[in-house]
Amino acid sequence: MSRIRSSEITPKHVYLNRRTFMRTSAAGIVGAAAVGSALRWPTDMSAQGHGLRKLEGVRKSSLSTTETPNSYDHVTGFNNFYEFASGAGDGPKKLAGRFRPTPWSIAVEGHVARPASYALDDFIKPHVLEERIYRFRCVEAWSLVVPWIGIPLADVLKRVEPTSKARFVEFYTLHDVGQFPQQRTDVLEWPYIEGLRLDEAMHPLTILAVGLYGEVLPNQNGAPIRLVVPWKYGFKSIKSIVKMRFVERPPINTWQQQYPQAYGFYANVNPAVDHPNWSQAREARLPWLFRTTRTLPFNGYADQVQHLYAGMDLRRNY
Ligand SMILES: Nc1nc2c(c(=O)[nH]1)N[C@H]1C(S)=C(S)[C@@H](COP(=O)(O)O)O[C@H]1N2
Ligand SMILES: [Mo]
Repeated sequence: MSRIRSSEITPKHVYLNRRTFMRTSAAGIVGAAAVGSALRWPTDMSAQGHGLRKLEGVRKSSLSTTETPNSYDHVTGFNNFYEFASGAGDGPKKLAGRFRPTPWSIAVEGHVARPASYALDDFIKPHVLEERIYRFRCVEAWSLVVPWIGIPLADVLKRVEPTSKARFVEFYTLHDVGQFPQQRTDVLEWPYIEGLRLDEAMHPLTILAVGLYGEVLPNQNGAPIRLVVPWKYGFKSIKSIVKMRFVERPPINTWQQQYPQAYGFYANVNPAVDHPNWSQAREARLPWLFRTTRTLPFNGYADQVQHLYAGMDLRRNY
């Protein structure tokens, strides 16, 4: 029943969000042009350092891109996080200040040899933290380069040991209306859910991020722990995770449930497949607002990941 309601409401809802985003972008362009500066998303000059807890013992990774990361302001001032605000921009940064990412625990459930609930520190401690500088591409056509800090999801899976029945892993965001104001509304169905096929979850590029720019994650970027899958659109990278569940069948992820014509299970970055409402062929690399950068298949990670999809029709499996 809720599904019927969603599919009726959602295309309009998404369309309106897109209009909000376009209007915001246009306002940014006009505003910037008016003061004669470049066509850029404005930088918040009030940000004094970062001030969050530093992460120690972080190892560099050969899997990082050599591209220059975006500024801290852009990574943390232009976000999508519907639990705080609809649509992309500085809403999450403005509204996430009172969120408390500690104490935190993560439940591991389903077809797994070692189901358990872990305090976050115990969950992270057995693993070496790595810096992974990745390209990040949102379905809404902006992109950036982020110096994440995290642990390979494969290392976690090896520790908790999914059984032979596990084919997919589901992730759940915290559901707490006291902490997430928009969970009192029905802009999305809560909690936010995402999923990966087990071989995608085991891929060395897939990480659980706990920090960026040398410090723990700011709330608006998904504190205290979020998924990062660099060859997929941003919506796969679920934030503020409280549960991982190993299952036999592909989960219906939140955006697929909202608007299945636009958002599938795989969500691989694919410049050849248009979103129903816009082309995916180009992207705007923040802070620039024009879509002048050509989008690459699998977000530029094709050499590393395309074998996962051999024989699959990626126009149908979007
Ligand atoms: N729980 C939750 N996770 C989420 C979202 C969300 O609304 N809620 N938005 C997704 C989308 S659409 C994008 S583009 C990325 C944005 O990540 P960033 O804000 O760190 O750039 O988060 C993803 N993860
Ligand atoms: Mo997104």
